[in-house]
Amino acid sequence: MSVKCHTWLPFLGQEIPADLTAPADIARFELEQGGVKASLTVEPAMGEGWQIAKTEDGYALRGGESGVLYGAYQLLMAKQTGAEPQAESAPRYSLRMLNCWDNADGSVERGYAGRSLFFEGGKFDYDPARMRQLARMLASVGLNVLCINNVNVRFPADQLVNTWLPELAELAAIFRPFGVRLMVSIDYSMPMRYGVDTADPLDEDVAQWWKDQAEKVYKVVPDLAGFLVKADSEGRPGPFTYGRNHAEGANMLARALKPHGGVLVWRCFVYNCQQDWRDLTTDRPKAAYEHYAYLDGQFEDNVILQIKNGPFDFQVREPVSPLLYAMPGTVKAIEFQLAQEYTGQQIDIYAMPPMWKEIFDELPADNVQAIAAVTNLGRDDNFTGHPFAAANLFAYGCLAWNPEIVPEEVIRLWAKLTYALPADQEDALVQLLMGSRRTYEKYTSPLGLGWMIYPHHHYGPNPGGYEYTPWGTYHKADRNAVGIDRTAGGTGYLLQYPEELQAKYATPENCPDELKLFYHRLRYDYVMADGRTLIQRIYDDHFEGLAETQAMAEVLAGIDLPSPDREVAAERMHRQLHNAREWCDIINTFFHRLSGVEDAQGRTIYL
Ligand code: GCV
Repeated sequence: MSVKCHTWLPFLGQEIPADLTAPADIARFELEQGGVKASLTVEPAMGEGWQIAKTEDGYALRGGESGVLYGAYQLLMAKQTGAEPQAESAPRYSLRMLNCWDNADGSVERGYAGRSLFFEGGKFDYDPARMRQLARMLASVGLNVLCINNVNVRFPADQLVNTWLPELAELAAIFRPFGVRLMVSIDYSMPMRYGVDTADPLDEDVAQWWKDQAEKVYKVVPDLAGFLVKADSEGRPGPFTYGRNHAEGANMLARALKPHGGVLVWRCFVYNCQQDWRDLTTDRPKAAYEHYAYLDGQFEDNVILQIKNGPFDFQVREPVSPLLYAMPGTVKAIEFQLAQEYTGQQIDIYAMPPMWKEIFDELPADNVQAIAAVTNLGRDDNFTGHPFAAANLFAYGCLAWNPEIVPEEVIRLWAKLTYALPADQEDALVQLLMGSRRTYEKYTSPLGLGWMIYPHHHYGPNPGGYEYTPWGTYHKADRNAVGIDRTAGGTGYLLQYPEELQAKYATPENCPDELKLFYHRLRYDYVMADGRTLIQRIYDDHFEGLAETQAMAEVLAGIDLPSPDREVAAERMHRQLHNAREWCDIINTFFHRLSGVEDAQGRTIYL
């Protein structure tokens, strides 16, 4: 078989027989073909956890039903890397979710790896063998919930919980043996297409309609993880239409799911996307906290509020969302985005683990009870478009299992499993990935500003692209200053945080450089801690970001990746170089034209 795709499971070529239907059977199959001798004991009470002990001629693996499968993959990865397996482990979060933004027509919203893995032409359309490969990859890093359709639910995807149930059941049966349960996004207004004249959550007919529908769903897919909902957000229907709050809206659905053990994952990405840019009283990052914090304690216990990691929308640098520090009486999930919508679109290299570490360094892991990420998957041979984007999927699984992972260790493990490179080349690849996020940050929008991108497709520099739009994402650069004052004296956003965090960001002097322009409006001649002016720092970062990308290209050329990853990575690096140059020159020119300040080092800025 020709190698279409290198994954972190080096034995991918050998398909898992379709008749294996229990995680323990898969575990045995995988261990046998991976050449690992191990006895297996399933102890259901151990849940997803596992223990590994060395025996005379191999290993004894004990674990819960899917625990044994997770343990088996640990043994296989340890063998592959020549390491000793860990003795025991259990996941920090019981729901480790992936959200696909796949549409029924086969397109993927913010997808950069080809078309949908599940749908085409308005119906299910998938390769069962490929599904098993995917399930295997997810199980190998402990991911256990897969939401298969876009949160923007458009007909006919709403039929997933109706006429498409038999097909949904078939797909669920493929993933089930791997410990992966399916989830579906639903359309809040769906009852209105079935004879109910409202979607008001307090209307009895609406509640009854959803109860009946949930019955039908769970009859066919008894282990469906639940529903995912985007309501009152970017034009989606929701309870606001009826003057109801989001606790009222979510609870109605949650009650329909409860008898079946399902969860209702309710996204908190709610803000005014029709903002008047002249309106200085509205500050988009404040929106989620304003909509939800006061509702703490009012949600059913099977509601999970899913909150994006930052208050905007997956920018290269954002503070941790203040809502993640609030609502102690509510179950919360943090949402990341593996799809590189704003972070290079799987053309530019952008390894996320260092960013996640910064987030969890500031956010106690216990502040959330579940974790979700928008996938970077698609129908491309290698699943993720850029072969290195797979490192983010791999690392996300590891993070969801244990938020205390060490970024470099996880990236190295992925590199080791995926490519058996000589030690110096492996080091080079790991360092390249480790620095990639910081480099991307330097050549794109400066110091926490974000959003200087082309509207709609979100790739490439357009410093004025979002000014004067209704989206609430402004930098307000003028000839003297740039940024927005979000402190107590400004929009007041900072007041949504616990006091110790308020203190950390309150003054430009205390505020870390990377977020200075998110929290403060600063003059170009503001002097940073290292003595450079703000404008000089902007110029320097951009020239450095471009130079670092050029250095990355050279390093990449020296790594003997196997084909086709070598060719794909090289072609994408070519595009990344172009992108980095565009960003560097356009952003520097933009600020030079406004400020009239020369670069202290006399480098070329195009006027
Ligand atoms: C699925 C951003 C993206 C949208 C996405 C939305 C969301 O606005 O640009 O494509 O819609 O986030 O997270 O719901």
